[in-house]
Amino acid sequence: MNDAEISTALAKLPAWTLAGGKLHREYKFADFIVAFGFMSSAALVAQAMDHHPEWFNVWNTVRVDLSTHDAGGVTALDLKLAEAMEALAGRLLAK
Ligand code: H2B
Repeated sequence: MNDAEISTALAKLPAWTLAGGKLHREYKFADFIVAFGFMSSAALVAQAMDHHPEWFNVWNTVRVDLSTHDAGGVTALDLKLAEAMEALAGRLLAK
């Protein structure tokens, strides 16, 4: 996907940005347990998709970068994983 196509797609994902050629979002949860619970749930989704995030966790913060390594950029798979992460995080952030 080119930058214009990605920008259009990101209209549905307002908390995500395009940074360094990857879809980027930082989540802040209540504490480490909630953050790690999110990562555990997202890991199952990612594995089922055979599409895996680059991510970094410290305590309540999870920073996520999504790109398709095989394609050397952002593809529809990254958008699909970002949408799935939003659905999972939405429940946890609401509490
Ligand atoms: N995840 C991501 N983000 N990009 C890929 O290109 C990718 C992946 N490729 N997960 C998959 C695994 C591939 O390496 C395996 C062999 O299916």
